[in-house]
Amino acid sequence: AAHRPGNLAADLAGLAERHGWTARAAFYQDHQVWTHGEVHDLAARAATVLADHGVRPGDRVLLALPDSPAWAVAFLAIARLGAVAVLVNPELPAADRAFMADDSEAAVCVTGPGAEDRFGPDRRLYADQLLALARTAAPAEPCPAASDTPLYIQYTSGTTGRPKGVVHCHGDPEAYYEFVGRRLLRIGPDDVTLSVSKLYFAYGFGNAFVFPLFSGSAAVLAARRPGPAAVDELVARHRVTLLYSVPSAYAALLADRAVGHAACFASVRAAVSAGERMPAGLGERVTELLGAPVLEQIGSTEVGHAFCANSLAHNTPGTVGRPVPGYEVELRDDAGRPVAPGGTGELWVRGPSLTPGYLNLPEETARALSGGWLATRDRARREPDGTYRHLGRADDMEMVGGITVAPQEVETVLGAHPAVREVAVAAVADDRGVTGLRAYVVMSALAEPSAPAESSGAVESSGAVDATERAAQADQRAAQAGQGMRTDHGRQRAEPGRPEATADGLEEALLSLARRHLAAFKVPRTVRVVTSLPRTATGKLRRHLLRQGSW
Ligand code: 3SK
Repeated sequence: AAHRPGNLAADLAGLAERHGWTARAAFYQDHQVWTHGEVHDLAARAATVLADHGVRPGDRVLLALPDSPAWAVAFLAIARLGAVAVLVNPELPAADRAFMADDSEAAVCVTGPGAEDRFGPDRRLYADQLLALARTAAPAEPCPAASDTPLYIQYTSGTTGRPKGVVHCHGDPEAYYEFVGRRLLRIGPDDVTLSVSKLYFAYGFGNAFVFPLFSGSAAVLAARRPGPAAVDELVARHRVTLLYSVPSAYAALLADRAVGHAACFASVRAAVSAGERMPAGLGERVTELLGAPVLEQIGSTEVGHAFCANSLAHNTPGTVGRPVPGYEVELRDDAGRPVAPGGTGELWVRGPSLTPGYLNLPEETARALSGGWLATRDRARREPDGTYRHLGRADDMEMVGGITVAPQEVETVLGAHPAVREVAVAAVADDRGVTGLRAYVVMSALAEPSAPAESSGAVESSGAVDATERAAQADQRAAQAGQGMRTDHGRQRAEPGRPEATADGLEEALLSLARRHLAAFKVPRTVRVVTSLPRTATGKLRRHLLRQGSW
């Protein structure tokens, strides 16, 4: 099924024509409706505009836009030319985007006003400008592309924190649509999708772009990740049938009921959860709220989409289901040998949409891909009924809100604060079982309170409040706290005898630092001041002890 002779953009346009979907809604945003016909027609014309800006087959084009119909048009235009779209979170700090632009050697950038100045006016197209020029341009001929011709690149965090560009080809989307979208989720033209995950992520790209275009159905797009109230409103307004989200967002949806939000989920026929482990019992409570099954799955950017999934026909809550048809899954030990039945091991997967490798990283590619198999770095156990239970990441990466974060990157930023002697970051579940980043900090001698903290990590400096929610207050308080801690050397010092004030001040100063230097999803939710970090005899951090939350 993965073998396709043609260019993806041209094939999708042909599919819409043949099935008579051209007048049907493809994307809803705000109060606009874009039909399949409009999207494909404008994309063919936008390809001419990109070609006029010098884009040639094989060139990489940075796509740094919020989710929108313009995003879809730009992606299809890039694909039509045989160029490669580099999918980038438009909210990343400029330095992170610059790294991706350099690493991918992007020739041109499609973006929003005020961004990507480094490209210069001749190599930068604003989305509005692209659409306006496209309306009067002639359609471009599609560039022939084989199923293994590169189509798009998505960045995923590496173990060292250096993002890795994962390459996918023209044949890949059809493969995961066929096996996940059509066979397991039975998506058809009457479906309406809402995906909390954005289009530049593998999960969101499949759910809200690939599946609707292959099935003649529609997706509701939101420029920013919708919170619980927005999910309620969008589901009710567009009569959403398929809701895709991550456990932390489902937990927030449930928590929101406590403040009495009106909900109308009657149209939802299934909800999908991926991106991180579903805390025990959460799936059942979401099923009750929505009146629809919650189907857990696991996938990876390298596979393109899910490789193990529950389906409408077979749903086992608490597991990530069975291997997706067309994909093979094995559990292997650290030496790469298959584990005995009932044992736990690392998930390895092989299938039709697997990446050919990471951009510019032959050694990383050779480490992850061997004999057509991908070592996913996820640990799991196979149950006697053939379903898989996800047990977490095999490596040091942390997973929060469906996004992989390299804790070392966060530690580097926090470690620059003069009051920090040691810092370690781990994903910790709160009382509701929802995972968020926590920074464990050992204060430097200068900043230590005169009354020493208790032995195992004494001062919890905040409740589990979402970092983004308290950002504004914290900025203000951090400024005040910072003033109270200044010494003659310009380093920050605790006020003797006031450990709580010290911990609070440090927490807020660190969160403020993190917000200035990191993308929002990498900012810790809580900071805990401890007297030491758990280490092995050789000094290696025992991060799994931090993840348990009791340190
Ligand atoms: O993160 C996942 O588990 C996932 C699931 C479905 C599709 C893509 C991804 C990355």
